[in-house]
Amino acid sequence: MAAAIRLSRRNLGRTATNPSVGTIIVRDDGGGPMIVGTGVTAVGGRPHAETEALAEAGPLAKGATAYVTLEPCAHHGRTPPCANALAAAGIRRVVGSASDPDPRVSGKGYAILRDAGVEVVERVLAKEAAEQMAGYLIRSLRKRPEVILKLALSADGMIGRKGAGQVSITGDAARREVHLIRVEADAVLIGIGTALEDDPALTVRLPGLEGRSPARIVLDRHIRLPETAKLVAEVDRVPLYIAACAEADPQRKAALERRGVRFVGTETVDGRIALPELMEDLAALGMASVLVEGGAEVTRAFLDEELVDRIILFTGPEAIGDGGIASPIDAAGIPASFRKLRETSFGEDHCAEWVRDIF
Ligand code: AOF
Ligand code: ZN
Repeated sequence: MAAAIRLSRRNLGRTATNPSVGTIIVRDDGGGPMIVGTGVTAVGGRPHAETEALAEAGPLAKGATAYVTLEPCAHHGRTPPCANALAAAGIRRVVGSASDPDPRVSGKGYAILRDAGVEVVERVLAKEAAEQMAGYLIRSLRKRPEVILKLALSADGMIGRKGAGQVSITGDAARREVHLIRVEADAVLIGIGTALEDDPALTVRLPGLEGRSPARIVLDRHIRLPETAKLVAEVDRVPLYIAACAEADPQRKAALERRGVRFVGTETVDGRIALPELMEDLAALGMASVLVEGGAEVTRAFLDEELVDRIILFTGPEAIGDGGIASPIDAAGIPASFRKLRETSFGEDHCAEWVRDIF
């Protein structure tokens, strides 16, 4: 199951509203267990992982065990349900992991299998599988995307220097890791302050993964983003959404729209974009995970609204000192509802990650 969960990660961020599921089919003809089929939910969300793995296994699926990271589906989509397909292929035993909150599936997938005489084991490494498909689960259960907060802190707890534009805090290896995190997200979000100060592109620029940039979102209630921004330059290749308030200048809006920029989230509270409503809108657009990359004000707003599900802190070796912008959060200030998931190093930089349990 651990291998199936690792496999499932392959298409994270590419399966639209579907979770990226992993399936491994194993048989033992007396000489020890042998993998005869593997599958991941395909790009776009179909075919499902089980379909792919069964196709690879062919007749070898008969009498084998299938490890699936999510309860196999029970509904008729473009193809018959995976639960039926597994039974029809002669799978003898299904080991399942995360439960599916989708009412069309929940409990029904396992029931189909048991009725067909297939042995079923449920919830093996369920917590680990759920962590991997947190976006899908949170969107299904809470009607908003999973919110991942990523911050790079200097040794003295700063996230930048006032008026200095992009300040490099972490090294190359950490930067590449951030790009990998972007690959798995459906959208990256920043505030207009950061957009103006840093003029970032927020695209993925890792060799071979250039085509996997998530959508970009800027919280920009008065539409201050200039048409010359790097974010606008690549809008035809990678979508850009601006969250503005309804009263914002319609001419600026129209000009950006002509460039291909899309607008979302017009509800405001005390003059600010209402984040819970915006998150609902993003979920309705199909987004299951949003990576919040700054700055301080936006980070604080998401934390205050208790909308954060995962926190990733990178810490560089050098101090910023005078003129630094203090981070709204550091390792010592992680809310008690979070637990530490992992800690690692990228070159000279330290990285730690915390999650809040979904259930
Ligand atoms: C599986 N295996 O690999 C995935 C599943 O729109 P559809 O017909 O593709 O169905 C989407 C639902 O299928 C989704 O909400 C979830 O319940 C399930 N996803 N199921 O058996 C898979 N990705
Ligand atoms: Zn299915």
